[in-house]
Amino acid sequence: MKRKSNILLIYTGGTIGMVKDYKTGALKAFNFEELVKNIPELKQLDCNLRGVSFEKPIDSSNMNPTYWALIASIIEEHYEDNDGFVVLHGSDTMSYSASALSFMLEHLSKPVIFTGSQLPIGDLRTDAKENLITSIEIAALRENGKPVVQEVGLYFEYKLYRGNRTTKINAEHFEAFASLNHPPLVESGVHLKVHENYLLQKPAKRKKMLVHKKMDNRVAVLKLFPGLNQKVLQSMLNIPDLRVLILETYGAGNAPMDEWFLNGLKSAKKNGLHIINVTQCSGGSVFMGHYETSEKLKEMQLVNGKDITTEAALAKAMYLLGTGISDKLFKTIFETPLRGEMV
Ligand code: ASN
Repeated sequence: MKRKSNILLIYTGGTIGMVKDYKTGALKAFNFEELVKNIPELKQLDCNLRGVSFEKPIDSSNMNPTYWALIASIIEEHYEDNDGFVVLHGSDTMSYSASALSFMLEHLSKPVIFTGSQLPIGDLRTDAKENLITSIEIAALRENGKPVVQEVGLYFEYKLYRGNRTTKINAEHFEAFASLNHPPLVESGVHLKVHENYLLQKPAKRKKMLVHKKMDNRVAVLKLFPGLNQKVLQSMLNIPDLRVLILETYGAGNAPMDEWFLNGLKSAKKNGLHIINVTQCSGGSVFMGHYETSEKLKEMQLVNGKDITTEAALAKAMYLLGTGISDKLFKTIFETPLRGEMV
């Protein structure tokens, strides 16, 4: 007889488990037992469900690397006893967390599915039930005794995406996430359609999972905009201790050609700052040298973010710095896909 999958629900907070404070009208988190009570359907699922909750569930705008380490520790502690993990998380920073965990959990060979909702579970029109139930079903999928998904995914509104490829694109629609540079891994319709080719390649031999809990946040993001002035640039480049600057450039990695701008970057780089060129577009890739406006950046040898999202670039930078990587290796390793986060 087929063994039932053991699935661990990790409840961190988010709209999915919120109720309205009747005094202020604002949404606030409630506890895990209440959440499960609101979905009696969970009992019908063909798997053994267990839950662990943050002591105090949070709105995901309060998410930070300490909480990421906590999620990683919970997964580490329960890794051998479970076939899959579903992380209930607010949608606001879900793409950042899914990206971070993808790097923190090296050699992951079980599904870790992030999900949440736009409307609380108690709301009549809630999207929480479908998101949660299908996430659990995907986490429980096994073929020849092995989990079908062996990476960090993000499930929302009928689609499972690779977590570190996603971006929150809508604060209102149920379809809140997009993954423009990598197609969905699983689609939910009458059947669950798994797109095997888009999943991360499974290694021939299972390696022991390594959990990296140190994320070094000496990083910053600078989004270019017409009118960016020299004082703003300089104040960012002069932040004491800053190790990585993610430069959100235009289109295919383009930037203004003003001398003060290019010289500023050049001298910061000389002083040891890693500058990563990431496009501010949600889809497509950096291609330095394609336009005159990126030739100098190429010459300067900025780190090429290729088609990575800003969320994944931040997570990857914090992870690499956390491993204590040498300055010499940083660019080469950053430009290498580690968890399917870039081409
Ligand atoms: N503010 C909420 C959060 O990210 C939004 C949501 O979950 N839809 O926790």
